[in-house]
Amino acid sequence: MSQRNQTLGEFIIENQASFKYTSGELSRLINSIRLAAKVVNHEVNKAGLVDILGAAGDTNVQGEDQQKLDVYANEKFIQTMTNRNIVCGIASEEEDDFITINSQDENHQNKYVVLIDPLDGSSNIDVNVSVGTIFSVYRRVTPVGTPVGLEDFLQKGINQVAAGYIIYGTSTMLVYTTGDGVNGFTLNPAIGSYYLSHPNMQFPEDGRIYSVNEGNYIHFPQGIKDYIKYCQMEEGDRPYTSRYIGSLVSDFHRNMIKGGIYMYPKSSKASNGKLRLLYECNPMAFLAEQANGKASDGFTRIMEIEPTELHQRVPFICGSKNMVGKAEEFMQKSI
Ligand code: P6P
Repeated sequence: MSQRNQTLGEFIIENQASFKYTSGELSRLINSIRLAAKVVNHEVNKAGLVDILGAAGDTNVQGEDQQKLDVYANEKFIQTMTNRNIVCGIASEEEDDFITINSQDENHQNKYVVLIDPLDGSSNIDVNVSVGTIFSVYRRVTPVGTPVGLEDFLQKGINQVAAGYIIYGTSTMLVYTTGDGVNGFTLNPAIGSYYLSHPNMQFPEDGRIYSVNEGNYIHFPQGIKDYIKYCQMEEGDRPYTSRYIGSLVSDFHRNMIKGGIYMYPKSSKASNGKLRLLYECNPMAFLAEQANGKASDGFTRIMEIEPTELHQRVPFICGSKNMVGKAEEFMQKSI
């Protein structure tokens, strides 16, 4: 089928056969995420009316309880995947522990687990800055027919079967991979369909944008300080441009299109950095590598890190492969 104006549904059907585990379940899972994203998008776009609708925790003009949007997003994604009877378990930034999904799956026959950050960067909503949802999908490793266990979630990123994000920005996009490249779909809110707008997304090998919260500069490891100074030097194509939105999905998305590097390093204030390995770093690393980019903690490939706990944090450097490689050089020189 011509790629022009191809909808997400048509794309999934056309590419389902190329997925080695093809049984339609992963397609149904992506479809459930697609639906939840539309519902969350509608609510996020209303956020600007908070004075009319009431802030989180209040009741709105209709007397309805106004939920915090990240709580709302969490509930919508869990509800949609539960109703579609596709996954056996879900781990979420909004939930202390993983959730066993039963619904119609009393016999625990479903094969997939999902890890999700339902609304990353939600503090930006009040100032009308783009936010995102990040998801990661694995096949369970415990026997089908038994309840899901922690080991189903504590898998290395290299075991992911799918990962993606939704960016609620000037337009709403679903960007995902099933291990065969990265494709971006833009929502047409008028009809509620996503269209293939960014086929085969690729990080340029080099870029001129670096994204880091320089307010933490004095707390960074020496290697990161040295790399930031390198980015600021007058030489060759430098100085680079500093762009930091404070929303991982937005910084990542811009850098993937234009070329760039995103860094959330460890610091004297945060010994492992801030970002979570399982539902932020691993899915973004999978996307980055599928888009010819790179992701590490400065020393180790993100997707090779052995998880030890559900909400563990890791230092995160991700983007154009030559920029990440240069940052790693500075990190490794400084130890
Ligand atoms: P800081 C949002 O809270 C987030 O997890 C990422 O989306 C974002 O890049 C980062 O934290 C911003 O953190 O400490 O720079 O405000």
